[in-house]
Amino acid sequence: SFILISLVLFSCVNKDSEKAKIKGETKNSRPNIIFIMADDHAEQAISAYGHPISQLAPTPNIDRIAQNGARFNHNFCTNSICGPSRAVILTGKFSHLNGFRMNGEKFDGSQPTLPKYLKKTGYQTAIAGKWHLNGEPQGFDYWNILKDQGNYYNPDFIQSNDTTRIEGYATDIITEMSLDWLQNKRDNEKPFFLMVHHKAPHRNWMPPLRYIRKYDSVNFPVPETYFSKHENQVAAQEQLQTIYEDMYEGHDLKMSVAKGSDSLRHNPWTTDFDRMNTSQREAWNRAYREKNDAFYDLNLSGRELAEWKFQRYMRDYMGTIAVVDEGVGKILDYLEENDLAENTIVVYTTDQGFYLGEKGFFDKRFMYEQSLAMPMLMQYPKAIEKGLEIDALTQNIDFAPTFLDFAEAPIPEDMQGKSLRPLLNKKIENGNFRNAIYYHYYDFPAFHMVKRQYGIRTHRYKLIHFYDDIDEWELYDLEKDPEEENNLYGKEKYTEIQQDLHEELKKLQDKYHVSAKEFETTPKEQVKNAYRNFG
Ligand code: SGN
Ligand code: CA
Repeated sequence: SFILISLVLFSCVNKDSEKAKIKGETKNSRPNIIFIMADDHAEQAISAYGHPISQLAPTPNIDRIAQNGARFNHNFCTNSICGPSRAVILTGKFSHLNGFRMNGEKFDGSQPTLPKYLKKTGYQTAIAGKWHLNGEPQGFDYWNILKDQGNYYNPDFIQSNDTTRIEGYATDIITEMSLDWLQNKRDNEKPFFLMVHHKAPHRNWMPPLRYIRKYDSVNFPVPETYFSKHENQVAAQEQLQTIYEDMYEGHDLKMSVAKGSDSLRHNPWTTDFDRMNTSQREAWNRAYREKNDAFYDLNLSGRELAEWKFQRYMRDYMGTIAVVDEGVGKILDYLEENDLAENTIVVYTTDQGFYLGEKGFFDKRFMYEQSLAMPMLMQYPKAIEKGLEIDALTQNIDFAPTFLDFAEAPIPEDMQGKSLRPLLNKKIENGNFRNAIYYHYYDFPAFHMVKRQYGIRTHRYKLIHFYDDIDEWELYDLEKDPEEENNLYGKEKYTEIQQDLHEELKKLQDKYHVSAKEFETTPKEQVKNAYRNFG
């Protein structure tokens, strides 16, 4: 009977490994990695995070990743702006070391990056969608990227120097391109690393025709701080990203010049609309004319007008996200239907957080919570338990070390982040991962005129220094004041905490090799001109 049992067991094991092969697992079974990143997708707009606003425009497919795996509750960027965040992800290094501190700079593509390291260890690498680092991607076996920021309708894509206009809606195109690579272009013998980088829900929030009215009857809750006066917050007082003051009424809010008209109010860049073909444009105009005419009938002004603008912004923004969510669903379905789900790490994240009317804002850049946060969900059924919550302080510098760790490749010593793998397989406690994170934003003077700033955030406190044309410190107790409306800097009761935070900040700057050069300021005349240009 022993022999019989052994035989049965043997044939079971054999069947299993047979099945594993059919399942499409790679030879050495190192995980595949699909990194899906949206552009400017606020945590407040991912229903898995539970914010009230997201419950009115849920993201059921993105939420599947949270159900299947882990939700990061305190994941942050190091520099809340597009190109810089992408450069950090690729290199595992802060902006001052990877050299890409602000949009508009050129990424030094010759430096070592995550895709290059993965390729070296036997992975197939691919990227579809937004790149925004100037220059061609390096280290990818396949790449097909949006030109510059990319357009929602009929966008241009660049592939080996060839620019092609592709008819359709950017988010759908990027999803299809990714699926096509998975299905038809990759080498089935190798583990793969695929980056799916959406343009949505980036400004100017143009929903697809099929969702152009999706949220028209939803009234999104206006944030408590929508009309904040930013007391004791000089940088917030001087920014140019307040919805009801700075959004372009044509380009952003799609408001017409008069009832019955299709002509837009302030619309400095016509390309976004001009790219539509005749039938797209007609359908678009029909829908917005009706909405705009209804607006004229309301005859709004003052606070009511400001709140109407918030609703228009939210309806369009959420409309673009509905398509991102569908795309995530298609990719997850593909993995499940092809028995790839078990052995594939799927990440959903965004290049930085975003304001949905908190403090009156749109856009990002500030070290305040909404734009500092980088929502992240990660599934890997083989190694990550379902419904896991990660409360550790994590950052985008950690992504590259994490993927290399899962790929069983060495983590280069000059990478500044830490692998998240021990957190994900519960080898270390959340509280012991990191005491504080470092942040540094440089893109001033520029769009929205958000001052240069750096600072640290611990589990409970945040210390920020705004510099360049000002010299202002802010301190927040996130437990007592999650909205960051009460600047405690210089308050006697906080002397000791403030002192500790200053010391911790100094330590982090030393640890991460932040040199004096990083605190340079802009000539006054240049700042003045910029306020004139962007105002
Ligand atoms: C564009 C946007 C800005 C945005 C920057 C950076 N204006 O310039 O609102 O802050 O991109 O965004 S737009 O009307 O032209 O879209 S980022 O995500 O690329 O960093
Ligand atoms: Ca962005």
